[in-house]
Amino acid sequence: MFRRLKSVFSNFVERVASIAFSKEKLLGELEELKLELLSNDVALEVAEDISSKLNKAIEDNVVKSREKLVEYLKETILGYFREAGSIEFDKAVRSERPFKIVFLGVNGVGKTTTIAKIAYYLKEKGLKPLMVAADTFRAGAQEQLKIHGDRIGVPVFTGRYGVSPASVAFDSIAYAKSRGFDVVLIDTAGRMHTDVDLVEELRKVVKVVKPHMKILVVDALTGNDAIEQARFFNEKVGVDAVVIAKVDAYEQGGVPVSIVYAIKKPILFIGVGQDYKDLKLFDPIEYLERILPA
Ligand SMILES: Nc1nc2c(ncn2[C@@H]2O[C@H](COP(=O)(O)OP(=O)(O)OP(=O)(O)O)[C@@H](O)[C@H]2O)c(=O)[nH]1
Ligand SMILES: [Mg+2]
Repeated sequence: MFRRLKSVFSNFVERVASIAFSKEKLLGELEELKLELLSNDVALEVAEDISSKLNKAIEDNVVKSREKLVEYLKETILGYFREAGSIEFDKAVRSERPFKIVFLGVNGVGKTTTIAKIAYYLKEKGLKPLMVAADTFRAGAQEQLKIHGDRIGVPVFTGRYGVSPASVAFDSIAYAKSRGFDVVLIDTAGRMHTDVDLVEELRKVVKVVKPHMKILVVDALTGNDAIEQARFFNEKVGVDAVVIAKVDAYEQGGVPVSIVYAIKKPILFIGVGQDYKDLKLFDPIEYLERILPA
């Protein structure tokens, strides 16, 4: 994972070292770096910010060695993650009972699988999660969640097809309260019938559920689309944290830093496979180790 970004940064560092940090030749190298970052899913604003900060640091003689350059890149990128803050998920889900989470994301990104993985994660930690199928539009959506529920031994709350997602979500909260569930995980639709507005439906769900957390799921393999989706959902519905699915097959590497830079919200987990255990807490330091040369 993230292999290509690592080679972009490694090559850049070697090139700058080989021109001996010459300020005259630097601009050309920074232009080259920007283009390579862009072609590996790093958003334009991020590539420009990195490049202009590097330019200044080298101009000001702050960065004069290979080690300092790597260190400077690390601090710069880590700064974006710091700005987005962090959430201790294990602690957060224990702060209210039931802790209500609404999942957002377009169809096919891995939303339902991610919900099942998180339910499994919570169950392993001794909590009692309930999964809710609030996608009442797409045929098969309810059954899909039930299949996951059966496999991991987690109950699933379903509604009839065609009823409003908000009413299913609302009923599920009362159900969870009366049965003593610790965490409610609400799956929503990623696409509506043409006559229904997705954003309106999601806003209604949020309005009746009053979730403690709204988690956006994106698919790393969609690159810039994932970043656009993050902007869209954050603006239209609001996003508190992000899960990036399908990272196991993702080589470019720019999606995590670009999303965090774009919406200033933390990444909670990454999906690293199709099994229920293939979910990892996201750690910015580990990400940096994967994308920067040693
Ligand atoms: N390799 C890999 N595959 C994943 C991951 N997460 C999900 N998938 C696969 O992606 C496909 C779609 O996953 P779903 O969970 O059904 O996606 P969804 O967003 O709920 O899709 P719809 O409900 O159809 O809109 C499935 O084949 C999953 O197994 C992951 O982290 N890694
Ligand atoms: Mg689904």
